[in-house]
Amino acid sequence: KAAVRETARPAGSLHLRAAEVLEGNWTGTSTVPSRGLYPHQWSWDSAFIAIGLRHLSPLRAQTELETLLGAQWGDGRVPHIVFNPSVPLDAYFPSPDFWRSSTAGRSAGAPRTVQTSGIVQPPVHALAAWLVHVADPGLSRARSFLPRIYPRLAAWHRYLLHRRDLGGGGLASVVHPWEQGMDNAPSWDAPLARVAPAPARSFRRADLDHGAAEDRPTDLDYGRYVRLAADYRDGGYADHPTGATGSGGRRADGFAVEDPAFNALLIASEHALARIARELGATGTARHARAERLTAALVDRLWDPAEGMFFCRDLRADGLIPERGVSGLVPLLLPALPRGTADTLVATLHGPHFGLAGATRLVPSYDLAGHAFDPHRYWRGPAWFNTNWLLERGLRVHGEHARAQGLRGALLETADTSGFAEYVDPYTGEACGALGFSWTAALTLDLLH
Ligand code: 9WN
Repeated sequence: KAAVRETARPAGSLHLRAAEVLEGNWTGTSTVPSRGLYPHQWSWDSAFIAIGLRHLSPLRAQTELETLLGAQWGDGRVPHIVFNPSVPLDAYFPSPDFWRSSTAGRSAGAPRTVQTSGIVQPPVHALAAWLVHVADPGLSRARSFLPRIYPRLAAWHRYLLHRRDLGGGGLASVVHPWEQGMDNAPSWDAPLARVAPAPARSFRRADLDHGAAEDRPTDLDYGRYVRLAADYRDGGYADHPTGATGSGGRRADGFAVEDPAFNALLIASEHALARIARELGATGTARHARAERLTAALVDRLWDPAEGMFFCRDLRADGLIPERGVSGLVPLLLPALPRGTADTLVATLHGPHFGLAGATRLVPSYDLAGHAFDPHRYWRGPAWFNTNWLLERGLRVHGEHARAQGLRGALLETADTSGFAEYVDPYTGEACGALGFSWTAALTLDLLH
């Protein structure tokens, strides 16, 4: 094993440089995605970070997840940001005084002592918790890591599968583009167009102090993000699942979308939760069965056979959103995907719209031939390391080892030459956004092991 690791580490040790990035971004209890642009704890970032950290320090990886889950709300939601009280308010927008979690979120059970946002992010956490456990089962058992976090993870999934089943078809919905994690993906353009933007003078973007404006979402996007988040907050962060008393899921206003990546991650995490339950003495059978039922619901509601990929469903307009985003490939991760569906996804990944192993080095976030494609603008074209890591894993799940190996090599090389960039031009690998980005470093470490 040691010899294998040596050959996987090129001169100058990519491993060491990735470890240094994570060391520099560690605060003592969690890891910031990036010191300048994102100076707090983010939910899905922490899950990806823990997956890499487990190779450096299983204790830090466990702590990363424990800190995040320590900020969980009473209704089960895991907030997308946990704010660091020692960071100045104007360092990131929207700051705690915008979300007002401990007051506006009181009836949803927001914690009193820690400030958080009120929206969520993709549920990668149970998957991360399981991978962290298997990296050092002895330490995990000695610290009762799984017994302590299992109830929290179970409550998190319960929240998503019940309070967020806005469409009534069994899948979880997102109520804000920030929840899905691919903020300005073209898939959101149509549902966002119905949202009246908040006036530009009513807020100040802190992201432009650190990132180039042409690599970031536009001011108009931000106006809409702010309006949606403020409306959710002013409604006490209450959710309105179909069948609940009140207005129900099919209101004409607002934003409610079933996203393939968000749901695929929930399903992959449900499989992981089954393994955790088993480790804790239960059978896990019911959870595996639920994950399989959810896989079937995903195919039923979001798969488009003619296009050979998954699409987002806009619940307000009641239809699939015809934009090809990387989110529609992420379900490749799922072991219970029908064989033909998996084969079609692999073909789409390597076809003209995503160009893997042909036109592009890494899988772009959006259709190379799409009308909104821009190789530098955030989630409208650049390649991201977390989505590529998920696809590398998905290829292996479906036995595509040679293709997975090719993608792994491209990821390691691009992470290295880009200085662990937040995202890169999918054709050239040119760095965009922040450098020394935590999940890029963490997933590099994971691929090296
Ligand atoms: C809003 C932290 C986060 C990631 C998201 C990415 C970006 C935030 C922002 O940064 O979103 O949550 O301010 O742009 O889109 O995926 O979790 O790295």
